[in-house]
Amino acid sequence: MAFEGLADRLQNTMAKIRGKGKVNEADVKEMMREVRLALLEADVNFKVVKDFIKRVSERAVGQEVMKSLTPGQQVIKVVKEELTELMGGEQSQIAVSNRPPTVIMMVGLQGAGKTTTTGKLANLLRKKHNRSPLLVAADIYRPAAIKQLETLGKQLSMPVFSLGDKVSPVEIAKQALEFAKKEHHDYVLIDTAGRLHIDEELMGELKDVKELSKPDEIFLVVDAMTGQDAVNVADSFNEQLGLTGVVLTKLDGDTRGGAALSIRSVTNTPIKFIGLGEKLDALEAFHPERMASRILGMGDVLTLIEKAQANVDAEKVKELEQKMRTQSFTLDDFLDQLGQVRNMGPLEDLLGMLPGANKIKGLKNMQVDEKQIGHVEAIIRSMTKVEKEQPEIINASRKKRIAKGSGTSVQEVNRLIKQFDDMKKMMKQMTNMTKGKKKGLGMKFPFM
Ligand SMILES: Nc1nc2c(ncn2[C@@H]2O[C@H](COP(=O)(O)OP(=O)(O)OP(=O)(O)O)[C@@H](O)[C@H]2O)c(=O)[nH]1
Ligand SMILES: [Mg+2]
Repeated sequence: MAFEGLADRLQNTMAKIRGKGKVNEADVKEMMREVRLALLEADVNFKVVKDFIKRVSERAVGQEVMKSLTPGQQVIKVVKEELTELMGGEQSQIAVSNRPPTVIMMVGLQGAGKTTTTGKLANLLRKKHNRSPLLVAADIYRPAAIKQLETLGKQLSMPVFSLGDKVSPVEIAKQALEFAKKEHHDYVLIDTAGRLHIDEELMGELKDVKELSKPDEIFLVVDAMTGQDAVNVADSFNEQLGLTGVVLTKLDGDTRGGAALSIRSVTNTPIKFIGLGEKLDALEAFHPERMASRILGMGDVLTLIEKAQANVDAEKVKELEQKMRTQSFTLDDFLDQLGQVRNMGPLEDLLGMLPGANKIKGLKNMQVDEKQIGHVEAIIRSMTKVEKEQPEIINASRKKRIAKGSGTSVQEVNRLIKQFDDMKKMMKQMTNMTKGKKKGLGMKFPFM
């Protein structure tokens, strides 16, 4: 998981000061020494660390903290606010041109994730913002580049504009814009070529494309794993092209986090999106406050709720609620619900968003047992329709058959039936409690 070392160290440091009734300057100094080390170890830019420590120290020994009733917690609040500020404060929005199409140019070094991110961004623009993007293949140098974008376009059922690799990127951009206007695309995403290092020729060409297409956004795509290098790259691209935003990719890997914490202060360019995987839906808007919260172990409940809302079918939830109330909830419904929770992403990631999750003993090293969930699904699938509706008829020989059919054991079948039984009892109690109230259980979340 990204930020793990930093999160661990900061959380340990914060834990020491949290409950303190009195905080003196020596406490703050000692704490700042640890925070400083944690940040440097996470590969945060040296100067950024220095400024950060200075700001937090000043505030932490100031009136607002010392005079408060809970100084320990106030210090933590200051750290969180400054971390948020460091990453850009407010979440920044993606531009919308008042003379469509809105043009976005994707730039960056080789292999940073430009082409993949172009696809992901188009997907997000359509899904979340109801837009109709055009993908433009302006990387004429890497042999398979055009094909790669076309493949993404196919997966997304989105058009890709290409003129092959014999036409200059500037000309491609020009014709793509005309095409987009004609076809009423409201966003144009230009995928450009990467280089191993920043070179004059690359910059010259990007400047020409910029000149012609007058982009509303120039996004630098950088690989978070490259740490300090990412910051240097961002600095030079910004100087030459004037970036409007950064997309930090590969945050699903175990990056130490330095780039995420340094880029904004060094380049004065906000991180707008983060890439969290290779799939086309693995792109999220970057929220500085939520990220600070996650790093400090305060959880990211907002993202969790958004994920639930995006992936859980509201109609189905209503239907389930109805079934629970009328006690007609079956193992099939249970299976359905399991599926909805899984849609939200790997359980491990979801748990990571809960406050204090990485302080819960055992959770951190526990591979959340997706396999066990798979077993539960297999067991239910091996039951007949009647068995799913009336599990009480499942006798010893049926259990044996189900265990065999699902590749599990009779114990596991027993456990599931018992759990389901307990759950029904609980539902009954809850229904009795809320009887007479119109709103029923008021359950919004799938539970497990
Ligand atoms: N794990 C992970 N992999 C990613 C992410 N974004 C991109 N990748 C992978 O990184 C590799 C390079 O991605 P591309 O999109 O081809 O990178 P590019 O910048 O277009 O590369 P060039 O066109 O060669 O300059 C691919 O294997 C992607 O699947 C991410 O957020 N997480
Ligand atoms: Mg590419």
